[in-house]
Amino acid sequence: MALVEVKVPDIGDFDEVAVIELLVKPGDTVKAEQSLITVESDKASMEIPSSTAGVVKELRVALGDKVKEGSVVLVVEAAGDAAVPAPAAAPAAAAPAPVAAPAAAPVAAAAPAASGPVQVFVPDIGDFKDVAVIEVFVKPGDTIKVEQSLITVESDKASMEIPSSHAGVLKELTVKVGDTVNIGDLLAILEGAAGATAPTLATAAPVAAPAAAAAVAAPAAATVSATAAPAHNPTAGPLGLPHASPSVRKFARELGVPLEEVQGKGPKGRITLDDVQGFTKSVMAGAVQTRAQAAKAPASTGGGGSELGLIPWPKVDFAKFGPIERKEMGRIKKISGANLLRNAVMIPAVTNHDDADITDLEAFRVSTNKENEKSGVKVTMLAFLIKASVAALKKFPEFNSSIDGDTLVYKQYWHIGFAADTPNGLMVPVIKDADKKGVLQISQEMGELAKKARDGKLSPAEMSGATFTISSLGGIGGRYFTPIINAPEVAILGVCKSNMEPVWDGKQFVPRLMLPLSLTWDHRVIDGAAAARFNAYLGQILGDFRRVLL
Ligand code: CAO
Repeated sequence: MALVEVKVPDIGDFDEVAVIELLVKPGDTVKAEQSLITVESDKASMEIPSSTAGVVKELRVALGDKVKEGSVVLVVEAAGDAAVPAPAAAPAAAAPAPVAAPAAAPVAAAAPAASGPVQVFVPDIGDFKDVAVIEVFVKPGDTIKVEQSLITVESDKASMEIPSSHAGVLKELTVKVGDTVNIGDLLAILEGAAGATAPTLATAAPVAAPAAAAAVAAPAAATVSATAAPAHNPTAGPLGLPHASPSVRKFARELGVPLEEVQGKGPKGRITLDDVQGFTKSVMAGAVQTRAQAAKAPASTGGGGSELGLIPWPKVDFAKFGPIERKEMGRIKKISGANLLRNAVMIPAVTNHDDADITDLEAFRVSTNKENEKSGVKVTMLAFLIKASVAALKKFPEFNSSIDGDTLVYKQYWHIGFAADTPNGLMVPVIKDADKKGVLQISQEMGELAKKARDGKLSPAEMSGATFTISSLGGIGGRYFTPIINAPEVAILGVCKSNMEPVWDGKQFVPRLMLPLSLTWDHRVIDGAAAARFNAYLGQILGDFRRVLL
């Protein structure tokens, strides 16, 4: 079996283009025409196909390398007689020249002023036929500059932007997304193009320009403009459009993935096939919502739900079964309801339950309150829990983080929110910089904030910035519960009422005051083992508060 070097074929008038994607690796079996790498200039991206079928023995290019016509891409052990050793033998159709052939353009470098409407046509787009319009950048009424991109077209090998040959106001765009176009097709009609200057046509290829196109051109030849698209910013794409290769765009379209919402992890933020797959998995798992889904999300559990693929909310005529009274839900309940629903649906949350021995801490708390009776500040277990949580958050920093796209933001401050039950509904005031405050100060602030919450006087600033939240039902009762994470935080501690319990000390059962803890955590950020360690550490601190000092 022969070893064949697969080379970059004719890629139009591009001198050197960067390799931005490797689509195969050594050991892969490739078919003739299969895309091997994606290259990109400032004007277009294109996939380089294999000239032969076989097994990839060696890759001769790496990401970021610059290649040009004739550069060896890889070595293939050709399958049987199918080997075609010369890259020049790559079929014309496979030559991914998305732009003008390098032939010099004998067309006007500048157009005389146009008086009436000017038609803009699809210029020479190389070998491509019936390319699909995948993006439209302009709309009637827009003022268009010469060389401004009007649309993006895409074949299965390349995508390219089609620029305007004239300046003027767009009267009519004759194509739409999904249409297929060819060289010479009418693209747009501009008005008020008087004085418009045609772009310099240094690389225009009039060879393929159909006579019709030239004939309707006003002024003559101006329609066959530079086929080179205007500079394409590879990090963001024009007009902030996503930056991805044609095959990735096609793949995303097939899946219905909104590319502009996918974060590219490839070079210069390029969206790769893996990124599209990862996004799809996250949406399927409910970890991420597309903007369209978010816009349709029901505001409460009584809302739709069909957007999530759920059966409709049951409609019951309650009055059929007995007397009823209807009361509109309060503003805070509506707001917190929508937030709770989003957090419950979007976060893959898990809850770990544990108990902490607070016998000694409770004795200390009671004596502290006796000593401080005159101060008017009462210390409850929650203040100790806030302080203990800060210590645990410092030891396990991911619990004090937030997800931002594919990045984890580790916060270097420790602001602790606490759920407060108010006549209007649930509110979460925040103790700022709890790490810098003592238990007495925390108790005092908590009292003030809880009162403000109950009086409906909390300011937005007093409810924002939390890095972790504690929800204590200790003053009420219960054993364990599963609190909902307060996004964008990644964990929340639920606390219930402490109970005297018989605890085995190795020799006998002794009465100990046990505090039930329920830690809910975001499984995208935190693992079960880390959560168990967090709870165990919290238990150690609550068991012997001197550990906070360590
Ligand atoms: N175990 C046993 N007793 C506890 C306790 C615990 N874990 N936590 C508090 N207590 C006791 C207190 O010591 C106090 O006892 P005394 O009256 O004898 O002194 C009593 O319960 C009442 O405490 P508190 O509730 O006034 O104070 P707190 O600091 O524990 O809580 C606040 C303050 C604002 C968080 C609380 O009033 C509150 O609103 N809790 C509800 C939070 C909530 O709704 N969470 C659910 C959110 S999800 O829907």
